[in-house]
Amino acid sequence: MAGLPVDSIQHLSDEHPKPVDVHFQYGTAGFRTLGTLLDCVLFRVGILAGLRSKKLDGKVIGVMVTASHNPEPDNGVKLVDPRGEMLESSWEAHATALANAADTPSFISALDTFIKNAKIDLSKPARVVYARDTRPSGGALVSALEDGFKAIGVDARNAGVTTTPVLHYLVKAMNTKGTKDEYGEDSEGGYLRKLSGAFKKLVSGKAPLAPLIVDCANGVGAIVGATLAEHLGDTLPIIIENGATTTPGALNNHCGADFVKTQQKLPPSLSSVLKPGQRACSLDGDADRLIYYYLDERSVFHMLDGDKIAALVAAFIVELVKAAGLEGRINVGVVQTAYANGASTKYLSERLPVKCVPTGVKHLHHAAEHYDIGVYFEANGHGTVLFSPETKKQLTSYEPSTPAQSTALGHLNNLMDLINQTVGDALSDMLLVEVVLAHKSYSAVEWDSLYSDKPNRLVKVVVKDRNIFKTEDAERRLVSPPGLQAKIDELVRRYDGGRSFVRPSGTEDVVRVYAEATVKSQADELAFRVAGLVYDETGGDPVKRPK
Ligand code: G16
Repeated sequence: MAGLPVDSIQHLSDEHPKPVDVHFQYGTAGFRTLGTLLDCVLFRVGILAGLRSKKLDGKVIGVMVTASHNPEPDNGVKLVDPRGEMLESSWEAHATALANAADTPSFISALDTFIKNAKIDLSKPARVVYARDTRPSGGALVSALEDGFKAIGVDARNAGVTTTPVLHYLVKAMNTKGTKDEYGEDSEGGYLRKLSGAFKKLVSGKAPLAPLIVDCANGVGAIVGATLAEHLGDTLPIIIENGATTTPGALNNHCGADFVKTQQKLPPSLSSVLKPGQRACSLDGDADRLIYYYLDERSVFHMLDGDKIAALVAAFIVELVKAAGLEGRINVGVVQTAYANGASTKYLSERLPVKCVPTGVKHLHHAAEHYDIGVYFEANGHGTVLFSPETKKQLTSYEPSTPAQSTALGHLNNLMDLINQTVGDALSDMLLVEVVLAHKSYSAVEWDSLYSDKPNRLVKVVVKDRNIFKTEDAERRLVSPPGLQAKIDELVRRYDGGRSFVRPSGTEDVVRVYAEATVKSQADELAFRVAGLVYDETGGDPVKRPK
């Protein structure tokens, strides 16, 4: 075990024992489960982050302690790779294996094997930046993480309590500092100055924006959002709602992007605040999801989700590319998942190349990297826009031939600063939406009228073992349990415009069932009947969402 500080690891590892009978899994967004179970995982992730950095020659690795949209008692942790993207997927299995070693000796032995197999040079430096959201369990979990850093000798920077996208940004900013690819000042303040500066340029000369209500899910978005609001001043008056970050039990409770998207209704706390015609949006617990909505003149709720954001933004970027005289030289494409509303896929694919990939930001991000400009959004409000390195070069060196081309080019360059290209950021995406609405002079109603959503329903089923559910075709079809997909197909055929799929969640201990149909009552019925099939198969428990 040459080079491995066994004594230090042994001593500290004994203080962070693994609970018996718990299996941890690095899932859609890292490890995620009850906060009370995660102490040993955080310690081990601290060591793993150090090893990842050593493997990458001392590049800065990010660690974010959050469970995002999950209920407040949950927590989680995920690693961020040097360019600010999600951990390379081959390391997810290593993370899972190390987290599940039963005790200190088996953990040290697993570490030793891993270091040898992955050919990690322990003499290399290790640098990590870490942050957490506002969850009450966060402080203690961060201490366990810091013990992991201590055990292996990591030069670690604490970014404090901030949003997931800020942490992703910091990783990239720290790794590019002083290089020709410098991404920005490596601080939360530097990031917010970058966003607000680009926003001010993009809306300059446009009609003043009406105040925007922002539901912060009682999470960290309220803290960072308030600072952003100061930077924006009158350019975008922001009214923060659900900013109770220290009230026990408030996080994501009857508010936030996941509540709005899954319940398809207004957070109850906004019912006396939101006026017909006014725009509002919801973030999730770590501010990387964004859902817009409004009430029409009859006070009927209308949701503008990730699909609608993708449609709005992609069309705007295509127009700018054309106006800049770059049509045919810069191609724009869109990436979605199976949850994308059928109407949005139809609308977008009539205009642009559209690709469907499995759930999870990493899948969307990688697929979007294949376009010159890749717009990716999950229906649940996660997403961003990526400009390829060649496109960046083209946009910064291109010589426009008319004033109109020059204006459009300026907008595209400012968009590159406005958009967080490491990962989707609800606050940056919110500014992006506001820019497009200002440029198009769209109200929420006009934006909504781009296409009409097909009625849909998402339900969860609690099952004994969600791992028996295996999918193919970007999660649109089940391959296991055998025979279940044929039963789903048979059921779907009976519904006009029917579509349904089943997949295991990677962040909650449930199976998700999605259904669409031409009529709302039929979409609901199809979802519950498919959930019934899942239940019959596994002896699970369909969790109906309250109306
Ligand atoms: C995470 C992922 C998203 C995914 C969501 C739900 O979001 O980052 O890509 O859509 O979980 O995943 P699943 O259906 O597998 O539970 P968040 O906002 O919770 O970090």
